[in-house]
Amino acid sequence: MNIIVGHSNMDLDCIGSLVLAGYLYPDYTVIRSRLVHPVAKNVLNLYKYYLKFNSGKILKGEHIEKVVIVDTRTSNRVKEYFDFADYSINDVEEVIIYDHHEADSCDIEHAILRTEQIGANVSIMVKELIKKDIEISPEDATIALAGIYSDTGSFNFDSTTPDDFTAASWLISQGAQLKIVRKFIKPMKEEAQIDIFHQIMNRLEVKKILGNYILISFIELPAQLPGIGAVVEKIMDVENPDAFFLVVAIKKGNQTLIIGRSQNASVDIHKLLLPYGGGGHVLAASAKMKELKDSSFINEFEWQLRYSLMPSVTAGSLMTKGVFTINENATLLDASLFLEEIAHTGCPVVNKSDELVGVITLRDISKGRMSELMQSPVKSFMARNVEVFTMDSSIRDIEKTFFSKNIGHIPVVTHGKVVGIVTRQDFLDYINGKEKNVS
Ligand SMILES: [Mn+2]
Repeated sequence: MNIIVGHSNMDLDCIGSLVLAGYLYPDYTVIRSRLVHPVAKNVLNLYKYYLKFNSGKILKGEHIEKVVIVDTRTSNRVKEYFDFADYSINDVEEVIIYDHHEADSCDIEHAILRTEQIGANVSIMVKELIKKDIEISPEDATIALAGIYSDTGSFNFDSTTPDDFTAASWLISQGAQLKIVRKFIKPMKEEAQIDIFHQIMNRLEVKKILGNYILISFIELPAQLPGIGAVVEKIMDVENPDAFFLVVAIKKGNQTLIIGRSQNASVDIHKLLLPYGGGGHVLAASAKMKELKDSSFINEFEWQLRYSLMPSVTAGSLMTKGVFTINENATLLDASLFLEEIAHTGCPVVNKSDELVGVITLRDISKGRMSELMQSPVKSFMARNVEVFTMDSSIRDIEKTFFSKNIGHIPVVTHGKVVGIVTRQDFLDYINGKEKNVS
C-alpha cells in the first residue's frame, strides 16, 4: 500500500498539503493524524464528508511500500502512523518528502527531499501542480489557500516569498473562496477563548523595562485550555507590545504555564524562559512549572526580566555621530553655501555655547531668497520648535516620531548639545535588519 501522511497534530498548512498531494499521487491513500491542531478543527469538521482522509488504523498489518510525507522531515512527527504498521519508516521502500522547514534536519534515511525556503508548504505543492498542469476542485483550493494564509500570517511573516503569492493567486483561479478562508483563519473561534481574552486584557500589567514595552498578565484556570496560543497572538495584535508574557496557573495538576511572545530579537523569549524550564524560539517560547503559582509570581518574574533583558535599541546606538551644525548668527547665504558643501537638505542650528536652538532647511532658506533677505541671520528663518531625541530614546519612541511627524532628520541631544542625528533612513535600515552601530 502507498500512503500520504503529514505531521502529527495537523495544522491548516499540513491539511492543505495532504489534499494537494492527493492530486500528485492519485493512487495513494491519505492518512490523517489522530491529533488536530485547534486552528484546523473547523476545516476538518466542515469538510468531514468531502475529505477522503483515512484513520491510521487501516495501516494495521499492512505492508507500506511508498510514502509521501508533507510539511515535516522529522521521523518523530510521523511516528504515529508507523506504530500502527508496526515497523519503522526506515524500512519503507520509497519516501518522498515535501517540506519547507529548512532549519530542521531530516532524519529519515534514503528519503528524497523536495525542500524550499517558502512561507507555506502548500505553496511547494501548488508549484508541482502548476508544473504538471493539474487542475483542482474549488473546495480543495479553499482548504489549501487557508494553509497559505495561516503559515504566512496572511502574507506578512518574514518567511513569505513571491512564490507564496503566486500559489495563492493560482488557488483563487481554481475557485478558492476567500469568504470561507477568512472564517478558517480567525484565531479565536471558541467562546472560551474570547472569555479568556477579556480576562487577560483586564489584568494586563504594562512594564517599561530598559526601553522595552512589556506586557504581563496572570490568570487562573481550572484546567488547561486548548487554543490559548491563539489568544496570546490576538493580544500581541491588539496591544502591539515588544513582548507579552501570559502566566497561567492551572489548578488541575498543580502547574503553571508561562507563554511568551516577542516581536524583536532583543527580547529573546527562549532565553528569558530558560530559568523556568522553558524552550522554544527567540520570538515564541513557553515554560511549564510543576507548581501552582499565585499572582505574586509576577513580581518575581518581573525581577528576572529586569535582570536578563537586553536594553532596547536606542537613538544613541542608531544615530550618526559627528553632526554638522551652523551658528544661529550665520547669514542665510552662508547657510545655503554650507548645506551645498555638505550635501544635506538641512542641519541643526546652535548658539555660541553650542546649544541646539533650531533647525534650518533649504526650504527655509528659499523663503529668505524670495524676500531677498539672504544677509539675515539664520535664527530669523529657522524652525525653533525642534523634535529631538535623547541618547536613550527607545526604538519605540523613534518609530512613533517618524510615523507621526513629517521629519526626515532628528537631532540627538545631551545637555542641550547635539551629539548626533537619527534619520528616517537609519530607522528604516534598522527595521529591515541592516543594523548599524547597534551596541
Ligand atoms: Mn507548514
